[in-house]
Amino acid sequence: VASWRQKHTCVISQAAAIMAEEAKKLAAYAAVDNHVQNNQVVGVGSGSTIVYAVDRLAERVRQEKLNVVCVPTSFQARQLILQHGLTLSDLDRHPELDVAIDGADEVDADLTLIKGGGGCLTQEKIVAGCAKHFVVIADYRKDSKALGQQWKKGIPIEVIPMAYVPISRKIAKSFGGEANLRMAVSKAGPVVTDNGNFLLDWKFEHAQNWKAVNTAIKMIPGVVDTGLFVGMAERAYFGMEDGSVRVRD
Ligand code: ABF
Repeated sequence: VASWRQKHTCVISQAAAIMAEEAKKLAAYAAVDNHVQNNQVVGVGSGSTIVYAVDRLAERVRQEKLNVVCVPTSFQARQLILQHGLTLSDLDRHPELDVAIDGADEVDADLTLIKGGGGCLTQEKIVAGCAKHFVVIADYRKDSKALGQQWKKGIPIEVIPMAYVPISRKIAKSFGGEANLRMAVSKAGPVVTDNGNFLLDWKFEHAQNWKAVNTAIKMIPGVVDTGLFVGMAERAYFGMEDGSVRVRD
């Protein structure tokens, strides 16, 4: 009985994983099709959902002969742009973007986001902040009414390495919960961001005024940025389990 149950649990979780991948793809394709046009500068986010968006973007560039320039939000995004033969640029050459498309770890009813589960939050926030339109792509598991309902790993905060202990203590003291240093999967050392910094994951205890908390945390010396994106996203596309796409403005 135990092995039967194990086998079937495994099959069910494989089916759920396939469904989530399909949902990511639906959201990514909808965003690229609705928001990217000829002669645009496009910000390319990071994570696993953005891979589908870059696939679609490359397909459209090829088929429609679009002239599109891409600004990456991470080393991963840069590699994706290059591997797909897209035109790579940066904020020096293109400080103003037409649109930025990116994934998220959680999206609440007000389009407040938790980002940085993949570790690239600071560059993602910079690029999104330079875009006229910032669009989020996600599968149904990221859709929530209030932050913390779906994403249980805490709010990522990028910090200067020598300051991680005092920052962690200050966050816990001022806002409750605990902010833990993110360790590499091997446990051999901390995760180091593309910018050479460390990450704290702040497990908060209750809902807060996210705009005020974001501002207050950013004021702590040594904090580079937070994974709280408040008032930045203009629209979110969620790929759903039934094959539809849910849009939130
Ligand atoms: C990045 O990738 C993030 O800031 C977020 O943490 C994550 C989303 O990844 P995925 O698309 O793999 O869920 O954009």
